Amino acid sequence: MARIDLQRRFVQLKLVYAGPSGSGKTTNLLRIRELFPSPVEHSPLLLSAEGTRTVFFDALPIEVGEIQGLKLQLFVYAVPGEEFFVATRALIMSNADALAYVVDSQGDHLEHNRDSLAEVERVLTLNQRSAQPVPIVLQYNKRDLPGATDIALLEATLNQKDRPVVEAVAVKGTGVLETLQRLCVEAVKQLQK
Ligand SMILES: Nc1nc2c(ncn2[C@@H]2O[C@H](COP(=O)(O)OP(=O)(O)OP(=O)(O)O)[C@@H](O)[C@H]2O)c(=O)[nH]1
Ligand SMILES: [Mg+2]
Repeated sequence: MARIDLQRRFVQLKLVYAGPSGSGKTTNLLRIRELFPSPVEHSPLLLSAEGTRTVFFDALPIEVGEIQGLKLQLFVYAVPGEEFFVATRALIMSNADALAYVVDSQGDHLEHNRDSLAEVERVLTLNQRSAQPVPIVLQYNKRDLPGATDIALLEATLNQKDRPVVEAVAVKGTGVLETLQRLCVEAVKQLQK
């Protein structure tokens, strides 16, 4: 849930990266940390080493600038993607202001992407406390891989709801900032409702 403190002049958003195991969630957070090296003071910072599976979660608190005179602080989380961690994922996703679903574009991962997106949607519906659903941005990651699934097929399989889409090569930083910006825009739009 977003927190707005007018006295201390900040607004905090919780943004969560979900998606199947190995799709590039932690990689997104690593690249974001390079872009915004100043963390929110006195906040825990937990990040997996690159290429290691996330076991609990990754957390990255950052300050990214100001909106209407208020400091914008983002608490960015990545859930563990391995199937086994379903309860942990549900916990980390609770109270998210917006969620990035990181898709693995590798050719043989389509079904896995679809099933794990269905799980995310189920959990968000169960967690939902307000009338407004949590906005989801789809990130089609690993576009650099030869044999990556066609965008048209990804769209037909994963994007019936016509959600915002960002194509990415997270490992090179491509599409990472765009995804984060889109999450902020969607979260703020939802807040305004
Ligand atoms: N080729 C390619 N590899 C990528 C890309 N993004 C991430 N990877 C690699 O994919 C592997 C898994 O990335 P992670 O970021 O650890 O994946 P994750 O989604 O956090 O995985 P879990 O924590 O197990 O759920 C790593 O070796 C990354 O370097 C990309 O855009 N292209
Ligand atoms: Mg991870």
